[in-house]
Amino acid sequence: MKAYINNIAYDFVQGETILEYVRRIENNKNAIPTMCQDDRLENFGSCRVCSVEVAREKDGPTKTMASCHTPISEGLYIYHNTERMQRLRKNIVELVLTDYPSDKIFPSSTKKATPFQETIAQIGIPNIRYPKGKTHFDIQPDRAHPYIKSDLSQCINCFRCVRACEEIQGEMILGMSGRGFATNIIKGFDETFNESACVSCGACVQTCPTEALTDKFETKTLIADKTVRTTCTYCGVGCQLDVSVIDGKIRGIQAPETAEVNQGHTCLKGRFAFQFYDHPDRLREPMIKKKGKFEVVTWDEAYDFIATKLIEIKNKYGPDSIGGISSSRATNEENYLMQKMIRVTVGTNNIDGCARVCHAPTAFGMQQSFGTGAATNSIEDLKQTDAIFLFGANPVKGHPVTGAKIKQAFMKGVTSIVVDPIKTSLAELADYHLQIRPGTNVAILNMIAHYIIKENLVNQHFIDSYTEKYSAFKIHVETLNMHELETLTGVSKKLVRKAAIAYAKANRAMEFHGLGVTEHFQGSKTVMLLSNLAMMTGNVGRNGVGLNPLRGQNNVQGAADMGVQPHQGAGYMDINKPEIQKYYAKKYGVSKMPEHEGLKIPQMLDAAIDGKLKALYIMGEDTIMTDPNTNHSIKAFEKLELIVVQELFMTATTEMADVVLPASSYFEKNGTFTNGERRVQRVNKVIEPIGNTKPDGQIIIDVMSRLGYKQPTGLTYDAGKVIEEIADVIPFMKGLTWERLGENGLQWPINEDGTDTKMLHINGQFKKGVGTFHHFDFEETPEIISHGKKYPFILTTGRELEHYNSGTMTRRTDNQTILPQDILEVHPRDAREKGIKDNTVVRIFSDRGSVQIPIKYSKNVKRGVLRTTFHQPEVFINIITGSVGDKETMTPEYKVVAVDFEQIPN
Ligand SMILES: Nc1nc2c(c(=O)[nH]1)N[C@H]1C(S)=C(S)[C@@H](COP(=O)(O)OP(=O)(O)OC[C@H]3O[C@@H](n4cnc5c(=O)[nH]c(N)nc54)[C@H](O)[C@@H]3O)O[C@H]1N2
Ligand SMILES: Nc1nc2c(c(=O)[nH]1)N[C@H]1C(S)=C(S)[C@@H](COP(=O)(O)OP(=O)(O)OC[C@H]3O[C@@H](n4cnc5c(=O)[nH]c(N)nc54)[C@H](O)[C@@H]3O)O[C@H]1N2
Ligand code: SF4
Ligand code: FES
Ligand SMILES: [Mo]
Repeated sequence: MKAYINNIAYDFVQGETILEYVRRIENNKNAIPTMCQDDRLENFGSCRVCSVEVAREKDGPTKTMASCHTPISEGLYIYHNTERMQRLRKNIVELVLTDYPSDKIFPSSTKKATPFQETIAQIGIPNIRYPKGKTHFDIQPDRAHPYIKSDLSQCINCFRCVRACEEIQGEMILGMSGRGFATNIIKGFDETFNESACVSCGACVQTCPTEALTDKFETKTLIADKTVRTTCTYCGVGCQLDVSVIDGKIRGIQAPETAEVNQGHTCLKGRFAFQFYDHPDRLREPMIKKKGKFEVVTWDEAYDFIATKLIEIKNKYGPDSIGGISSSRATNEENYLMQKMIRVTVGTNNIDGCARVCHAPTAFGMQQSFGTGAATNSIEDLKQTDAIFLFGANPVKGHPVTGAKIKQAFMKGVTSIVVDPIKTSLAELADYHLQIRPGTNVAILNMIAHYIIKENLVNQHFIDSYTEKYSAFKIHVETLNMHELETLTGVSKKLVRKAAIAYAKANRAMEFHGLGVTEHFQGSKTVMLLSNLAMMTGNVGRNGVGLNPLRGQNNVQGAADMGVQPHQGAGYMDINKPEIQKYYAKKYGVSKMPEHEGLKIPQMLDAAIDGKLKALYIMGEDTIMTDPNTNHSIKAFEKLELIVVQELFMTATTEMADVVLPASSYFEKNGTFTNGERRVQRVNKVIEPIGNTKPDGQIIIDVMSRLGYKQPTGLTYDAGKVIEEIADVIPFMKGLTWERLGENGLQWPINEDGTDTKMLHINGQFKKGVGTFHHFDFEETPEIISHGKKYPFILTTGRELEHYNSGTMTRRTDNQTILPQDILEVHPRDAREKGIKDNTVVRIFSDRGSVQIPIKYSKNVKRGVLRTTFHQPEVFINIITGSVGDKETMTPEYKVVAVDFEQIPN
């Protein structure tokens, strides 16, 4: 397939536009000037700046075409830089400039040129012959939003922002109003950014080629000393960020368009919520609590204190009296070292992490069904799927960049099914929303399976060839009474049947799930039933299918991979087995490893209350704030003889500590995070550690060495060297090296030659040999059985877009201005029956305690259900959540809490 550029033949790729073809051949992004074009947006072809001359034969008669939206075809002759085209482009720019401030044609000396200024420079400054049109100049700049500003006097009507808002984020906040010269961008119903429903993702700012849309940090035109690519610290999407630094300070963040994960997009946390890093509240010095008050000490004093106390406790009560909680916010290398410290230098398997309160049931359940506890497919598969089954996850808030892609798919018409007790924005858009009573997941999945079998929509070939124990499952769901389950779930049988048929009939169906699955009494069982659904319909091992847990934290996948679990070491090997203990002992250069399984976090807290656990070493978790039943956690902490916490900030947890060690944030260290699609990505150091902080990795190596173990890769923490050790210990990381990770990381298993893995269980080749069906009955949670009568409302807790978990970081950014509080959503009739007005503060209480919280009337919740978030210590919602957990993994049931609420008496 050949076409010609200036009469020279070159191969083209099917589907390329003329612009892409010329750029590729000339290896020059600026080979043809553009204005309204953005690689990430559908081609629009409105400005014609990219016009080229095109002929059917050599030097034949030419036509003028917009290269950005004309496909290249066989035998086409392209002349892209002719005098005629140069004149045409100049004329276009001249017209645009009649309505553009003359002092913005050139960049000011302190700023980088905008893309439009670059285009002007490339084309040449025209003579402006036309009188000034009716301009945008009289539209007032909008500066009310904490992050995003508009000054429409610089708008050139390229529509890029409007298209980015729709095509990338799927929000459709931005639009055009008016005609001709009076055309201008509007937000929402002609509101300010602040008043509109804008989600502050910044996609419009990033694509806008002028300074009509900018961010508070003026990121687009910053002349930075350096720009460092790194991985976002917040959620498990793992967006790549370009961080600009001037004078050792972070000044702004853009999203690299070459990033495979996020293609130039982010949410407001990744792009804007970085101001926490040098906030005055950052911990800068080690501290020891003396007579009830924290005093600043040197690192040596802190280390000596910790080592002396740990050794004393170990000698007196044995190694199992000490426990460690590691951090999914920290890097793989640091998590690896943390579990090693607890196992090797303390000598216990009492090591756990936030997966316990999060996706432990996913790991456990998927291991039972498939043999691997990680996402089967990659997010890019969204482009190839015919149906999306979103079960107990709200990615628009929790995984916004993936959420935006799912929303795009919904809008483009893939079959969409949402199972969620809340009418989330995706539920509202979906073809089928099964709005179940919280906690009835097993019941609804049994109903779905029942109808798939009844309608004969199973993939018998897949079941027979690759799975086991199907018939027991089949008999079980066939005999279930749909009428009973309908009453129990609160969702009509008819609707469930339709949704089941839609899922099973899709050629390729992708399942996504979140905490609405795992944070329940029957969490692990629900995961196994979701696995059944994929297996019975043959939706495993191809592109565009699979079971894809939306893993929470930036590095929760990695923390588990590194062995932050009491029953499995680095690489998920069973530490109960003598041969595995030998394996680790050899790798770690010690004579012996601890021999029995350790305690999970809830067991550690119970053991503390029982006087069996004496010391807790916590790296980056706000356990007091985020674990359920706060009073219970406090009681446990009060019994401990030693609490060490490595943190960025003072938290409810550090307040109870004996030693607080100031850790460097992700901007201040090297390492890797593993995202929810098993992708190990680099975290590159952007700035020097703030104050007297140290990277967690360094702190752990220092403490290990005080405890008598010399880290073989050196006493100075070097992430690259720890990676070498990890690659040596974990079989599925064999080919991992810092260099090989490159800009877009590698998805494990990583083979010795450095090749990686986008998809697991290809063609039914399950990791564990065959896929296994399990079957379960719905069981009411003890929370409802014990407390449901006295506390008739069900509270479910989750997250909002603007804040991240305990909120320690996001509350110290302007996100707090956008969303200053936790709010309780209540069905208006439930509130009115109690005589409670909208927007008032109520008391909400359970068997564990009570807190005060402002309410909002909302029809997104059904009657009898309440919803809120856990981001603000002012509310401290976990005071009322309970201790019931998933039967298999003990993950707390944050999603079903028996409560009642009342007006606050005057
Ligand atoms: N903005 C933001 N993003 C985050 C976080 C954050 O705090 N803020 N935290 C990160 C972390 S740690 C995690 S784990 C992820 C979590 O991300 P998600 O898993 O999406 O988390 P949630 O919003 O807690 O819960 C998901 C959905 O489950 C629904 N649900 C509740 N009960 C049930 C039920 O019984 N059945 C079903 N089917 N659904 C139910 C809820 O209504 C909610 O819509 O987000 C990560 N990303
Ligand atoms: N009610 C209710 N409670 C919940 C949930 C819910 O849905 N409802 N969800 C649960 C879930 S899924 C999770 S994962 C947990 C999360 O609970 P946590 O893990 O406690 O929450 P985070 O706020 O993510 O962060 C922990 C701490 O890490 C610190 N940190 C950040 N980066 C670093 C670093 O590099 N080094 C060190 N040393 N510290 C660092 C932060 O300052 C923060 O205080 O909350 C759980 N709690
Ligand atoms: S979607 Fe997740 S990873 Fe991406 S910028 Fe937002 S918080 Fe960071
Ligand atoms: S860049 Fe091609 S028409 Fe605008
Ligand atoms: Mo989580």
